[in-house]
Amino acid sequence: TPDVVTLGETMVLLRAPHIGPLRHARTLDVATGGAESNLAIGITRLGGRAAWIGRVGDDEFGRLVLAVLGGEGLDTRAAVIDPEAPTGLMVKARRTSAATDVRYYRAGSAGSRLCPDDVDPALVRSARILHVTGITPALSPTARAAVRAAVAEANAAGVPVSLDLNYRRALWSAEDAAGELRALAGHADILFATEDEARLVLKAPDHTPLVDLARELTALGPAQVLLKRGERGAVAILDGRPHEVPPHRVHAVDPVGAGDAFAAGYLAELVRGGPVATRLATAAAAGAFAVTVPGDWEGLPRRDELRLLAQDDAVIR
Ligand code: KDG
Repeated sequence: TPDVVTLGETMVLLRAPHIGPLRHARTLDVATGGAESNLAIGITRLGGRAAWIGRVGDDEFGRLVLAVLGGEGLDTRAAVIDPEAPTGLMVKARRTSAATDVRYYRAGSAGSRLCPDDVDPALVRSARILHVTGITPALSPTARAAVRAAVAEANAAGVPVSLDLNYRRALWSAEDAAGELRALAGHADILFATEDEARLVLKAPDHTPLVDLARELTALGPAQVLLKRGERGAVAILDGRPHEVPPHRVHAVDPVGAGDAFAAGYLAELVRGGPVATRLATAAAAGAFAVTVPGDWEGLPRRDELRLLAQDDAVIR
């Protein structure tokens, strides 16, 4: 039985290897990315079992996505190969060393055609946790219905629901997102959000203190709320108690995927019955690992690598 079942779109990621305008890139690296599968890989690297539900096109990119996810140990048996649409693409460029630009080429993609029939109720019921993000409902009406169906199935079966708000402004308006994400949060047990996403969903003013934002999110339903603050760490309210999560000092080369890593670290420990301190420590460590490596998920740590962050020696022999 899987520890975590998740559903969403995984795309092929074309990445400029050097800094500069994309039109001057003579080659692009070929990789993959998708918030939900990033999280699922994080779970398997930390020793858990994860199953991924999604669609890819009947094309080489789709075969690449399934090969990568399978190679990382995900259960992809529920994945659908859709002959009617291509695998979605994402293009990542760095205009300056600090500014990452991500463009989607995913409208009408196979992944966006996810629908409620793709969600095997028995698979959802068998999970220890169902994890969903705010990206999938933004892809299409059927994808939105698939997320709602999975969450309803989990709620009915008593499977805890984890939700990462993951607002992507390129996919939908703030207003549409706020309504849908707020409704989903009401059905979630564990909620991950950035400060901006919390303000979006709560329609809270800019100056609202962090702990108040977290508390207001718990009032929507989830007993575990984690506010991710990037290099400033995180703040959490867990069963009514506030926690401050200090950041790790690392050399960040690619911030994309840090949030998925943080959530993976937290959930991987939760399914092992880990105490709050362990869950938060692994979450922060996994987030730090993710940003030290280019790519959305490649830097995710194995369990035996977690101690590397505490190591002062630069060379390990
Ligand atoms: O969280 C990282 C994801 O955003 C990235 O891997 C791609 O799923 C993705 C998206 O839709 O942006």
